[in-house]
This record gives sequence, structure tokens and C-alpha cells, in this order.
Amino acid sequence: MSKVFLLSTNYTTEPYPVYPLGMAIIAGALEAGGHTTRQCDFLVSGKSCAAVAAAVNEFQPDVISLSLRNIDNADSFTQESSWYLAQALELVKLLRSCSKAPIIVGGSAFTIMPEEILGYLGCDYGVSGEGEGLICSLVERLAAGQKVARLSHGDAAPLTGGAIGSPLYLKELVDFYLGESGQINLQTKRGCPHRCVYCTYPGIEGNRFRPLEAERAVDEIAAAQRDFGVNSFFFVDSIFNDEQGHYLQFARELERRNLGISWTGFFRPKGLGREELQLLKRSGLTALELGTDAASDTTLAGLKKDFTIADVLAVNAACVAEKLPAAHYIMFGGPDETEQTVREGLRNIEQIEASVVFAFSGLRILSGTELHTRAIADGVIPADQKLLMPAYYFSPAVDPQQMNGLILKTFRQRREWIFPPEEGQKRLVVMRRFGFRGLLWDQLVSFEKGQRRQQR
Ligand code: B12
Ligand code: SF4
Repeated sequence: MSKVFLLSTNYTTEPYPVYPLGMAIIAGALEAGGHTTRQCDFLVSGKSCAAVAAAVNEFQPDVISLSLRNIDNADSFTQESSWYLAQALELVKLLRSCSKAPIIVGGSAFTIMPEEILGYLGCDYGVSGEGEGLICSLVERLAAGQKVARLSHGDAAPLTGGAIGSPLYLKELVDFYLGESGQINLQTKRGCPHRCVYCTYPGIEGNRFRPLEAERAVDEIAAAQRDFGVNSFFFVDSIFNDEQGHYLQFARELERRNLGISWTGFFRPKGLGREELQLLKRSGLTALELGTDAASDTTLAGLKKDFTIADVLAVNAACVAEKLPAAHYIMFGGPDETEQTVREGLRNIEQIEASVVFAFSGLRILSGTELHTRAIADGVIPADQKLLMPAYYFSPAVDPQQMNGLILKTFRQRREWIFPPEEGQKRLVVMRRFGFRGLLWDQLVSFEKGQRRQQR
């Protein structure tokens, strides 16, 4: 049996620190396979290279597992200051300086550009896609001196149901993230069958929904509550409200078990009515993050979203009627954006009552997406441009500066409309300083008439 040192390289606290769930699942699979693990979180270690080195030296691993969550922060305004791979490379060098153990890298960021990242970091092995089905055999083959492919694909045979791993949470980490963010993350299903042009999620998790059995998912919540006192969760499913209705089954089970937890997640703004929201609310839903993505029917179609602004407004109205805070994430400058669609989009946003809107300018172009092909066809980037360093799609029919000016002018009107993204980040930092925890944006929502249009 091998000793595996696991390192989560993520250190960003935008929009808040998030528990390294990928690392926890890999650790869970290794321990279940009889291996000994030591999990190390770079952020929790105070971003201290000395602390990481000391932990490696003490543990003397046979293998090192590196979890890479983010490449950058996907924000066109702060792209220069928020590229996370340079720090990951420093960590790889550090690991090399204190251990001869082979390094295997995986994670959501890694899966987006496996060859490029493997080349950049110079790790010995890489695994794209889900890792818990492969990690034990990889470690065992290495221990036996057998040949291992430099790059494996964990998503070759997507795991379903019981084969999907459970996280091995650590108290020290749970305490840190509860203290910082007031919540812990869990997944109730993987995958997404939609094909929005910019999105990497189906590439990372596969293009069909693979739910955990409702009972098992709730067992995991109950265990986190019992063992670590966690009462607030973020479900990290690509989208929570799948058309097949697994999410309703899960919510019914959560309601039946009456654990008294609160939770939130990502939702698609279509087909969510008051009845569904009432059930979700009874199960503990306290707020919704909505993947609205664009602000006009033209640009929604340009992203291949299969809903319209009318659907968005209907879902928003249901949230308001149920007094559930909602946040819409909207990107301007995507395919088919023109000055006219920007103006139309801003008018549409004015119809979104009593909810937060986060606006973004430009779309990060990532490998394997239709947006990448479109960006080349539209002459936004050359065909041979590498995408490890951030590149953003701006529709050739808009002038980004003018577009940003228009958004800014409209968004100044309300405190719950946030643009540019760093503006939101600044506010979150202040709120945390005042002791607020959790999503924080939900504090900006008021359902009282008259306060809705509160000026900044
Ligand atoms: C949910 C989510 C969020 C939520 C998180 C809420 C919470 N409390 O956790 C919120 C909205 C807060 C968020 C924020 C951000 N996110 Co986000 N997020 C996601 C999402 C949808 C799921 C992440 C997740 O938890 N997955 C579940 C875990 C279990 O999976 P996993 O970590 O990938 O691990 C599996 C495999 O990767 C693998 N694996 C992991 N480690 C290892 C190691 C080895 C050795 C092996 C073999 C395998 C392996 O096995 C694991 C189990 O199968 C992903 C997209 C996606 N579908 O993956 C984006 C994603 C990770 N986010 C992304 C980004 C950019 C961000 C932000 C920087 C955006 C911003 N500016 O705010 C922040 C950073 C947050 C932070 N502090 O790190 C990007 C990263 C790519 C990039 N461009 O860099 C992604 C990929 C989405 C995208 N745009 O493509 N995010
Ligand atoms: S944007 Fe949402 S709905 Fe579209 S493919 Fe990505 S996860 Fe699926």
C-alpha cells in the first residue's frame, strides 16, 4: 500500500474560499483502496511553501497527487493579476525539491487543457476528468514499477451512482472554510447535456446527468452535519434543476429527513415555478445562482441557450414571489452582441425585479468549446493561439470600451447590480470584515417595495 500526499494548489479567495472537494474525493478513494493519505490545502496552510515542504518531509510520500481547480479568474478586467498556474508551477518545483515521488496532476482546470498544463507544469502524469475511478490503479501500477501512460482520461467511462466517490473531509479544513465562507460544498449529480457555446462543464463532467441516489446524497449531508457540524451547503452540480427531475427527488428526500440544513446551487432559469421552488425551500434552499448568461434573446441564441428572456423573467418572478434571493450571472460581448443588443439587454435587466445581477465583459475562450471555433472564425484570435494565458471573446460588432461604459452607466443605478466584477469582490471583502458569512450577495436583496430601487 502506498503513501499519497495530496495537495490542492488553489489559493484564490474570489468570490470566497471554497473547500477543495476534488482533492477530498481523491483522498476518499485512496483511503477506501487501503492507501494512506495526507491532504494539504495551500490556502489553509497560509499559502506557505515552508509549511507544504515541512508536511511533505514529514510524510515521505510514495506518490504526490496535485489538484488544480482554476487556471484564472475568467474576468477580462483583472486577467493580468489573476492567473493561477504560475503559483502551481512554483509548488511543483517545491515538491520536486523535497521529494522524489512521482507527481500526478488532475482537477477541473487540468481537464480543460490537459496536454498544455502537463507540459507547463512538468508533472510526471496527468488525469483528465474524474479521478476517483483511476487513482488507486495508477498508484498501484507505479508501486509495482509498471508502465503508466503520461496522460490518462478518467472520463473514458463516466462513473455512475454508487461508483461516484465520497469526499473525505478533514476537520481542520472544514473549520477553516466554515469560518471563512460559512458553508461547505457537495455534489448531488455530475454532467450537463446542454451545449452552451462557451461552457466547459460538459467537457469536464460529461454530457449527461449522472445523479447520486437521493438517499446516498442526503446521507453525505447528514454525515457532514453529524461529524463536522456543517449546516450550510453549496451543491456544486453544473446545474441543479435537471429536466429529468432528479433534483426534485433529492429535495423530497432532504425534506423527508428534516436535517434543518440550508443550501444553494446553480440553476438554469427555465421551468422553475413556484411549486418547485416551494418544495426546494422546504428542503432548505435559501438562494439561487442563475445561469442567465446573456441579456437579450439574440445573445441567448448566440450562446445556444435554449431559453428566452421571457423564461428568465418568469423564473425571477417565481423567486420573488417565494421570497428567495436570486443572482443572475450575465456576460456581455458574446456571439452576436451589437450595440443594439447591449442596449436591449440593459433594458431587459431593468425588468428583473428584486434580484442581484452580476455582469461580465467578454467571455473567456477555453479549449474544446464551440466559442473557441467561433472566435477563430470571427477573427477574434488566430487559429494557433494558445489558451493557457487568458483570451477573451468580444463580438466584432461591439466596441468593448463603449459597451463597458454603457453597462457601467446603467449598473450605477442600483446597489444590487454589480459591474465590473472586482467591484463585487471589494464589497464582499468589506462584508466579511463586518462578520458576514455565506454567499453575501443575498444580503443585497430586499423584497420590500420601495427599497428595491435603492440607490448606491
Ligand atoms: C461550483 C463551482 C463554483 C462555485 C463553488 C461553490 C463552492 N462553495 O464550492 C463558485 C460559484 C463559488 C465558483 C467560483 C469560482 N470558480 Co468555479 N466552478 C464550479 C464548478 C461548476 C464545479 C467545481 C466542483 O466543485 N466540482 C466538483 C469536484 C468534485 O470536482 P473536481 O474538483 O473537478 O474534482 C474531480 C476531478 O477534477 C478529479 N480530480 C481532482 N483533483 C485531482 C487530482 C488527481 C491527481 C486526479 C487524478 C484527479 C483529480 O477527480 C475529482 C473527482 O471526480 C466548476 C466547473 C465544473 N463543472 O467542474 C467551475 C470552475 C472550476 N470554476 C472556475 C472558475 C474560473 C471559478 C472562479 C475563479 C470564478 C470567479 N472569478 O469567481 C471562482 C474561484 C473560486 C475559488 N475560491 O476557488 C473554472 C476554472 C477554469 C478557469 N477558467 O480557470 C471552472 C472549471 C468553470 C469554467 N469557467 O470553466 N465556482
Ligand atoms: S452553461 Fe450551464 S446549461 Fe449550459 S452547458 Fe454549461 S452547465 Fe450546461
